[in-house]
Amino acid sequence: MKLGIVGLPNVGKSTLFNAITKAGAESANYPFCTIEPNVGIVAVPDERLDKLSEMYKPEKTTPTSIEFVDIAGLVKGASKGEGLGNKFLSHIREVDAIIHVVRCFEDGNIIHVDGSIGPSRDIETIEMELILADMEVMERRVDRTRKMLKTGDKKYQIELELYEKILKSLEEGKAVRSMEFDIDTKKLVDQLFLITAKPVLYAANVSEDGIHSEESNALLDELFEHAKKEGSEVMVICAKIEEEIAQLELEERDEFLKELGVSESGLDKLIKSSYKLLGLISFLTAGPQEVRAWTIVKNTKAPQAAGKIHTDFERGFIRAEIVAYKDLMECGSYNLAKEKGLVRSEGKEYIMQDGDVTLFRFNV
Ligand SMILES: Nc1nc2c(ncn2[C@@H]2O[C@H](COP(=O)(O)OP(=O)(O)O)[C@@H](O)[C@H]2O)c(=O)[nH]1
Ligand SMILES: [Mg+2]
Repeated sequence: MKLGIVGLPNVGKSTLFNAITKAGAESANYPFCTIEPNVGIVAVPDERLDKLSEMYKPEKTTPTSIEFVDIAGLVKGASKGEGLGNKFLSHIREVDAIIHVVRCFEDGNIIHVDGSIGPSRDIETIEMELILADMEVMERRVDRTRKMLKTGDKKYQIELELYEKILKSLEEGKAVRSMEFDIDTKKLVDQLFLITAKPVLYAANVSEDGIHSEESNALLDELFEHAKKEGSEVMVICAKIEEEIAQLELEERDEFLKELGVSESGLDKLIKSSYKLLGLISFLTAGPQEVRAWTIVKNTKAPQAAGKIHTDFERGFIRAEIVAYKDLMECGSYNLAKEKGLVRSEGKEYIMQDGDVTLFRFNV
């Protein structure tokens, strides 16, 4: 899974990105790397992995991961090639979802590109650039499809109608994610890689005294209202504090969080929200060699989940032996769970559930 961090300049994108990647680098046996200065991979925190590792004492524990990209260069006029415009746009086409950082902190020392702080206006500035970028793509599509239609193939008629509908909606200033499509049409739309079709999560970057300050509150109200109209989610975060938290050792971190009166860091919350936004769940595999979490989309069937591990697992899928994480923990061991009849044998049509501890049987 790949998430792109966007927002106007000086809203705290890089601060948040640095906090994310530093936090990743801190957690000992979790793999972490920065591929490029603006791309980082972080482990998805999952306490089930830690508990399973206590049970299995494996040689290694491998969490599932998320890739974050700090996408700079989005300003008014970006779609026309101003700033880092085009490079920015190619980066953002590749992500699965967008984290849109919105400035909700007051700080006279930090310049706002438009001279004042205005969450709704800021969102619209960014959204408009993204809409313009998608319009360009769709204009080219419409042109090309019109030409293809002259070959006489009927399928182009259906495509052309769809593309024109999307273009019209964009011209009205609407993001593609606000449009509704049936399942087959959705597949066509997915192939267009439109930026405004991607789900978005607003990250409200509040000041250090955060939601306790009245100024932030007014800005937050504005943001929440805007998001509600769109049907988007908001999470509140203080990038500055997250950066501080990320620099602490694990034990200090827990203490600091306790002092702040919260149970988890904003980053953990961010990762969980992203999971929810994308409709993702994890299944687990456990053995003496490795305990590991795997990311799948909700409603994935067992063979396709097996394919995440290896294509052979999917091709030669026979069945999956599954015990729910909760059942396994209550029993205390796999054998006890088996004795109690809690290890199920599931076939090709089984829909994977979050926390399924799974052993795939396959034959190739
Ligand atoms: N006071 C305050 N400053 C912040 C906060 N988040 C970021 N900043 C500062 O705002 C400036 C711009 O942040 P940066 O992350 O570089 O913004 P970007 O342009 O969106 O990547 C930096 O000086 C940050 O230290 C915050 O929550 N509170
Ligand atoms: Mg930056």
